[in-house]
Amino acid sequence: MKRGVPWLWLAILLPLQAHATQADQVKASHGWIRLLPADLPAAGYVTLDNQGSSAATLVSARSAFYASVMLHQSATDTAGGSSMRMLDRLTIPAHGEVSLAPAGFHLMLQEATHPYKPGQTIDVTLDFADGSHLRVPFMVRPANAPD
Ligand SMILES: [Cu+2]
Repeated sequence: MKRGVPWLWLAILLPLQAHATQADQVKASHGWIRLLPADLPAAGYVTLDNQGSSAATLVSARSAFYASVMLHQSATDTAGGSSMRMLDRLTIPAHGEVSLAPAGFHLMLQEATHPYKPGQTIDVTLDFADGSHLRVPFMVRPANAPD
């Protein structure tokens, strides 16, 4: 009977490896939110490191603290003005890293549903194209926090 044991382990472990999700591949770090006064939208930043051998595509984000969380990209136009546009997806290449950072990609968090303050940490859930999701803690910082 002992000979059967390694085969049993293979049967359990192989399917798990074959079905690693995009969320499993991505490590999120340095999540933080710049909280603006009144009802202004807050911006969320995080570094996403894809340790897998296939691309991971972020398709949406959500939080219990906001009714609306969108994926945005800031850009500077030729006249020197800045604008934002909404993205419907953000791809993190295999073995690559994408940073959501001031003046670039960010999460735009609107319509706060619960009061909270700088110094707290709130969770944001990132949804990937394969249906997997990753819950990431974001440290809340005040409006004047350095980039
Ligand atoms: Cu924005």
